[in-house]
Amino acid sequence: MTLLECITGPEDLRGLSQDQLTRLAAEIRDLLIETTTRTSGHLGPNLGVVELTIAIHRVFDSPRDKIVFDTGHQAYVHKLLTGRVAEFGTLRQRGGLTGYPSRAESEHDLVENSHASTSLSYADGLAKAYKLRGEPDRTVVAVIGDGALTGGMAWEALNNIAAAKDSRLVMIVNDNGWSYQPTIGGLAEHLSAIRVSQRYEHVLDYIKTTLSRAPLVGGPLYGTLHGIKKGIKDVLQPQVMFEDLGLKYVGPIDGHDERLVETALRRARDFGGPVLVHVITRKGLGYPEAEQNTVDCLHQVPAAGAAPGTWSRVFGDEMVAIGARRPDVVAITAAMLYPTGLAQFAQVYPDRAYDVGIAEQHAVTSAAGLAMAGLHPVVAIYSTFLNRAFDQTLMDVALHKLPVTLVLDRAGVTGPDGASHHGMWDGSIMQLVPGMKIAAPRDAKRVAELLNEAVEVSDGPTVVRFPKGKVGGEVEAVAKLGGMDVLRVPGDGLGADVLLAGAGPMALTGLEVADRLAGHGIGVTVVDPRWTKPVDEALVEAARQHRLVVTVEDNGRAGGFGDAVARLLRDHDVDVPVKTFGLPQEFLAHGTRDEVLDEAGLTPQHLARQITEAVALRSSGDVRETATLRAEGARRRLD
Ligand SMILES: Cc1ncc(C[n+]2csc(CCOP(=O)(O)OP(=O)(O)O)c2C)c(N)n1
Repeated sequence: MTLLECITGPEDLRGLSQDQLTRLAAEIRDLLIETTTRTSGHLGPNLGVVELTIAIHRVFDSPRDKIVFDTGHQAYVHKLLTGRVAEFGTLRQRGGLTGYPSRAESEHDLVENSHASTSLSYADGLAKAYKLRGEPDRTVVAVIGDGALTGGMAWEALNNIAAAKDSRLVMIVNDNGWSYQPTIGGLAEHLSAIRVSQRYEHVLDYIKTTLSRAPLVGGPLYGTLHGIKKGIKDVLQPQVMFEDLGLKYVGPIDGHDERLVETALRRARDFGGPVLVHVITRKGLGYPEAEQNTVDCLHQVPAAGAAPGTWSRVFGDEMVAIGARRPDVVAITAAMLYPTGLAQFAQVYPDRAYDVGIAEQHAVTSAAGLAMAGLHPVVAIYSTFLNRAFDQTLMDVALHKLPVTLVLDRAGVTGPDGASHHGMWDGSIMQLVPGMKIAAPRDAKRVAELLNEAVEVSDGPTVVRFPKGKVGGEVEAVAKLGGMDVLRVPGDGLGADVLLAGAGPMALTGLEVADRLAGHGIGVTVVDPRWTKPVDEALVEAARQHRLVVTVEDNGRAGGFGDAVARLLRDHDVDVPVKTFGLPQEFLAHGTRDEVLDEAGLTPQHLARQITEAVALRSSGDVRETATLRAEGARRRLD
């Protein structure tokens, strides 16, 4: 039995010797590597916080003390130290452990949102609440990376925390110099990984030698650390800013020296007010493939980069082509240069690409500024993170009718990252924005086509949304209906029973549905709307020629494309019934994309069954209608 297997909770850590802790750290690293390379997951970030998390659980008394992990992707070590070693092999699998903290899994887990930069606000509230409730012995701990610290929310929280002088709050800044890519600087510096790592090596050496001469124990509480900090202030900038905010600052501490981290955390805990502990770690430590990976230190395995054949890659390639023709087109990413497929554009046009950090709100309003000055910005963002920037899209961009294109990757079901990562909201919230146009390409050719159409729009914002993963086969239109593509008309001998409008790749699902329904004698016209907002008015007449209208979208059902179609038909007094298929308006659990779509009933098989039932109901309704008419006729004759 390994040492790790004996750890059933944080209390088991307390009696371990320094040697045992070193052994434990090695066992944790082995398990992290073995598991995530098999299941997928966040490897680099977790390898970097092994000693830090051990120290946290030895110093603080979770769950009485509250530990909030910012973003939560670095909480695997925490999972292992809080009784989940046996289940760890099920990480990110349907029904298995989630990839982020999960309150259903453990009383030690608190925040499961996975959207970055929120931990300090949660911690501020928790600490204030414990004070108000008269529980002053509880400490709240927030663990936040230097990447997450680039988000505006974190600074709003710091501003408040600095003023809450008696909040028992320990903020641990886990500074590894990396977000997905190096945190500091913009896109032009993305090649500076080597320089950055050298810088940290330099700091670590400096701390080691200095601390061996000036041990943490004894002396004024913060004096020693303060001195060290001042000594290297030209190497590391953040502490200057923290100090200016009036926050107590401890550090920088070598985050891989467990004993040093513990000492700093104990002092911070006992201070009785908000303290910021600055810990320097190395992302991917203990796994050369991660440590030496110059793209993202294996932030995630498999890498989240835009692999050949993915939607992100097709988008990225087209951006390079557009960039050549259109010098006014610029690109913005919020710390996701590689995953969104923008890396190539940044390489070819380094002056026209901006990495703004984990700052989606700033990204969108900065895009508004770029557009006001005559450029056409393309903001590439994961669909789920656009939620952050709704007001910016509405008021800063749309109200001013500015030509900004938002390219939403990972729209719809994403899979193993679970509830907080499914991009199932944008198709609804963007429907609310006046003047917004939303494109949903069905295949690679349409990504290029619609992206080009989007950047041609000069009088307002546009969205291009597509899902995660590989693009499917290409399907050409057989006809046009207004601006929409007709992909299939009812086969010989079949009536115009169903008009099926499938948004994005759901148009291809619609073709499979049509095949199945044809087998039941039901004729289906399949259209790809291409633009899901505004809904093409040609749908009105087309609907009148069918007995049932069906919409299918990979987005929450409430307020999405389907509802927009239903509203259009109502407004035109079309009395053909409309069935809208989409994701249930719930927080959907993790699983593969196919598993989640299957559970949501968005597979050809489920859809065909439900549509067949609806058509059958409609037919029996026709029979009832006919019977009622006959009865009425008979009554009239009698009169
Ligand atoms: C609002 C938001 N935008 C983007 C992301 C995607 N994301 C996940 S982790 C990460 C980098 C985090 O860097 P850091 O906080 O320094 O932690 P590290 O991985 O380096 O330990 C990013 C950009 C996110 N989770 N939330």
